[in-house]
Amino acid sequence: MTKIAVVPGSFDPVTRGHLDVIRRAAALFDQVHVLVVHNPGKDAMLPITERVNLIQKSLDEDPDAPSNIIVASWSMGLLVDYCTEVGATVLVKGIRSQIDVAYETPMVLMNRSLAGVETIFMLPDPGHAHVSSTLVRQVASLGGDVSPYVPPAVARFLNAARPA
Ligand code: COD
Repeated sequence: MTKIAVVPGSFDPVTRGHLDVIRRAAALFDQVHVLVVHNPGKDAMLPITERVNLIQKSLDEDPDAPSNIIVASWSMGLLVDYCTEVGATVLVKGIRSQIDVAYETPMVLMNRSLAGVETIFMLPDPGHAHVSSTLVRQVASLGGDVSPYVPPAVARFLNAARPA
């Protein structure tokens, strides 16, 4: 049976930390769907279509990117409804701290209760543990260099958007 996992997130924008988790998930499952979802608790910087484009471009530009990754977005309801639609049985979340564990735990239990979808937590590469989209947006907006934290396609996009 094909084992399908979903790596959901806001990805606003995708970072090297996200890509590290995505790559490691792709080594464990037959197919991985990277799913851009609106998080109502966060003020978005980029439209969802742009976030999808930047993830796809980042994977396309990486010669070592796994070939079993699908990039999509979902705005039709529950995350587990997407899982049911594509036959995914597992969600993969990156965990950087106890704060992430506290935030994710109720969702893990709810997603299992709603649809029997399990969640696995992956610890980040220590080099990426301090990276978040929120801080990347902040560094970029204050004119800092974000290239150590994001893939080249995102760094180019953010540089181009910077006021002259
Ligand atoms: N290293 C490793 N992992 C990381 C890093 C990093 N540097 N940065 C972020 N991550 C992880 C996060 O912990 C998270 O697991 C994932 O990557 C995505 O992070 P973000 O910040 O892009 O996305 P979030 O946290 O805003 O996304 C939240 C979701 C949209 C995934 C969440 O709200 C969700 O699961 N919603 C489900 C909606 C739903 O169906 N609700 C009802 C039942 S619970």
